[in-house]
Amino acid sequence: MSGPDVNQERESGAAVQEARPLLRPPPRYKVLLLNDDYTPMDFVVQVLETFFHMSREQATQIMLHVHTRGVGVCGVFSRDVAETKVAQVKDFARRHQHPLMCTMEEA
Ligand code: TYC
Repeated sequence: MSGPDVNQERESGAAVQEARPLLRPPPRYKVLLLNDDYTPMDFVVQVLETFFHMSREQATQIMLHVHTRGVGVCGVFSRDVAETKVAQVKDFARRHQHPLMCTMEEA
């Protein structure tokens, strides 16, 4: 029981620990792939396999979803991991001279 102890502490002038404010869980971020007219489909599949550890089948499904719908989710990560994935994908695409775009948004 904490009641009597707390009262004793208050009366005796001893320090009383304030309740901690409730902590929110850290925000999560979706990493998004955007469609364009120029990046080859097999390059997008390679990106999804390499940076998001997808199987060939899963990567092909996501690539086709992005191709037909315009945007698709590659995964949901902490802010640091999402930022790293976006930078890796953009850098890889630029090095291969493809306009592939990758962004992130809070989940
Ligand atoms: N639309 C591209 C093509 O027809 C393929 C593509 C798919 C590009 C997904 C980007 O995120 C993308 N070659």
